Amino acid sequence: AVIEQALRSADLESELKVLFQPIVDVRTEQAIGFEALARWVSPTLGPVSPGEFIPVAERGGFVSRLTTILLKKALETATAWPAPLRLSFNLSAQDLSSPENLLRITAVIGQSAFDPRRLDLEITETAFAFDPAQVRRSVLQLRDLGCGISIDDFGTGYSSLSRLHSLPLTKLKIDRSFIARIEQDAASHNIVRSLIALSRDMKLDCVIEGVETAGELEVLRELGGVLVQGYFYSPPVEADALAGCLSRFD
Ligand code: G
Ligand code: G
Ligand code: MN
Ligand code: NA
Repeated sequence: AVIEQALRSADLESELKVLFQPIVDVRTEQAIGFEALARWVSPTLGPVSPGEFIPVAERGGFVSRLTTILLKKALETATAWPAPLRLSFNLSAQDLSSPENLLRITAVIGQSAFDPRRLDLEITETAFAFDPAQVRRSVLQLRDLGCGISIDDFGTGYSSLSRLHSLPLTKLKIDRSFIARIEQDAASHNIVRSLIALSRDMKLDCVIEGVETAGELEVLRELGGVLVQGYFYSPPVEADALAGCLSRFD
């Protein structure tokens, strides 16, 4: 309740900002793009993590306001990046389950100079829980603009493979909980191997999230993982630190 009140009275334009975490191709050790990750420093509460404030805004029914501000900021930063670097941006279920909310998003994309074909929108399997038909229409509309669609936290949700197969997806992002256990736990190892194979069979790119150690990276290379995101390469960084982050992989 404290968070909701602070969020509702916040000057979101100035209090919200976006950090960026590289997604790295392990074959070239080059960043292929960055995921935008929201940060909020409230004047009264201090820093509040998106894991806390995004669900509050969702429950309050106003997450679309945050999405619009964050997407605008992320696109503004990404417009300065050299092609073909991509931007990944997280959407909430509510952004997709209402035509009005989706319209705000497509308007922000349309007003930006960033090529929508270099934009990947991340959605989770739970986005389909509420109104799958509407979410499906939203996904198709975003694909028509040229955007990619990634399934985030893949492997932790409830969506059926037949539904996933029937959507024009472009990427699966394998949830970091599997990677955290990949060296100790045979089941996690097998799941990651299967999900990499599934992505290949479905002709989807596959991003492996939450890679923190050289040991994990080595296992993932053996399994044929190509795109990796995690603290091993870089935590999320400020927009103005990106130049350094890019040159690290050159
Ligand atoms: O960066 P961090 O690990 O604290 O993010 C926590 C959670 O918040 C993750 O699930 C992430 O997807 C989500 N998140 C981060 N930024 C955004 C955003 O801009 N929009 C939405 N909807 N979720 C975000
Ligand atoms: O749910 P989503 O995948 O969008 O959230 C990504 C979250 O994971 C962000 O909050 C980001 O800060 C966090 N993250 C990124 N890399 C790592 C990592 O290597 N380890 C852990 N534990 N978290 C990470
Ligand atoms: Mn994500
Ligand atoms: Na994820």
